[in-house]
Amino acid sequence: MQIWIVWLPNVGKSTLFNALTKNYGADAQNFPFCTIEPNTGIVNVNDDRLQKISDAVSAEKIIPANCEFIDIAGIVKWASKGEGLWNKFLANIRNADAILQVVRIFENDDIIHVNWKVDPKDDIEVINAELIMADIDTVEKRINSDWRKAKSDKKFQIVLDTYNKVLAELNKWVLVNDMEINEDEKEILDDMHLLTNKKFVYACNVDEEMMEEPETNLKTLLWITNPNTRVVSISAKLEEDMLDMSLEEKKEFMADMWLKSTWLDDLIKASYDALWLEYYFTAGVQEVRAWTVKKGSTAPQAAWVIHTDFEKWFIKADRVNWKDLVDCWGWAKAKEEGKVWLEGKEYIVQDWDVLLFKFSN
Ligand SMILES: Nc1nc2c(ncn2[C@@H]2O[C@H](COP(=O)(O)OP(=O)(O)OP(=O)(O)O)[C@@H](O)[C@H]2O)c(=O)[nH]1
Ligand SMILES: [Mg+2]
Repeated sequence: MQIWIVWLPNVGKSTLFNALTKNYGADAQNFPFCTIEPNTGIVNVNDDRLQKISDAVSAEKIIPANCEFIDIAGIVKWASKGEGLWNKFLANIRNADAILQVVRIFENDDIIHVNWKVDPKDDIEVINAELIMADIDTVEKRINSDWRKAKSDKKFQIVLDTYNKVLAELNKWVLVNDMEINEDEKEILDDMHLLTNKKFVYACNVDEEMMEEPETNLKTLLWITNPNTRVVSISAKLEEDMLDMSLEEKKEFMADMWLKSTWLDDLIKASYDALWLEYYFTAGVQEVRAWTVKKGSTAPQAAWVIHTDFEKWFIKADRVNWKDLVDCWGWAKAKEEGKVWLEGKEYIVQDWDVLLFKFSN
C-alpha cells in the first residue's frame, strides 16, 4: 500500500514525512524544491488495542499494520506540461494507492509560499488543474491509440465512449473522483491509473490553535464537497518538534499547549479509510499481529493475506471480539464464557475481530 505525499513546494511535506516515519530521513528546509529525490518510509499504524491484546495472551511480540509513504518534490503550475521537477514523478505516481495532499494553512511570513500568499482554495485549484491536465493527456493518448479498434470491434465502442465521457468531464475541470461512473466504466478506467481517480486524503497543515478544527469546517474552508474525501488537520512542525521527546515529555508539552492528542494516528487511520482498508488481529503466545484486508472481506480472503494457500485450505475460524479476549485474559476463558464463535466461509471480517483459522490440506 503506497501513499504519495503531494502538494506545492515548501508547505511541510517532508516535515510531515519525518513526523510520520519518526525519523529525520527527509531534508526539510525553508526553500522551495528542497526535496528532489523521493523519500520513502514504512509507517506503522498505531493501535492501543494491540498492546492490550498482547498483555491478555502474553505474546512475545507485536506486529502492527503498516503502509508506505513517499515524499516527493513539490508541484508547481504547469508541472504537467513539463515545468519544475515534478513531471518526472508523474510516471511513478501512477502506482500510488492514495494521494496525501498537504495543504498549507499555517501563516508565517518567514516561510516562503511559492505564490506569495497562503490561500488554500487557490492552491487546491492549482493542484487539481495539474492532476486533471495529466489525466487529460493520458485519456487523449488512449483515444488516439485505441479509436481504430472500435471500428473493427463493437465491444470496444463502449470503452471508447467511456474515454470520451471522462475526457469531456475532465475538460470541465471535474476530478474523476467526483464523476458519476457506473461499475462497467469503473472497470474500464481502472487500468489507466488516472491521478484524479485515486483516493485523496487532505492533511491541513494548520497553526496550533486550529488543531481541533472539525472535519466539516476544514472541508468548507477547502471547498471540498465529495463526502468520501477525508480531511484531517495536523501541525507538521509540532509533530516534528515532538519527535525526540519521551512519552512523558510529549504529554507535558501537549498539556502545556492544551492539546488532547497527536494527530498523526488520525491521519494514518484516514489514509487507511480512504483506501477502504481495515485490519483484523491474530493473537497467540508468539505474536499479536494486525493483518490488513479490504473492507468486506470474507474469512477465507482474510486468511489469504497470511498465506496465499490459506484461502483454499480454509475450513473455519474461531472468532472473538478483541475486547472480550482482553476481558477474559485469553482464549481459554473466552471460550468457557461462550465469547468465541465458529465462523464459516461466508463470514465477513470486522475491524474488531481476533481470528484463529482452521485449515485442511
Ligand atoms: N511554522 C510552521 N512551519 C512549518 C510547518 N510545516 C513545515 N514548516 C516549515 O516549512 C519549511 C518547508 O518545509 P518542508 O517540509 O521542507 O516542505 P516541503 O513541502 O517538503 O518542501 P519541498 O520539498 O521544497 O517541496 C521548513 O522550514 C519547515 O520547518 C508548520 O506547520 N508550521
Ligand atoms: Mg520536501
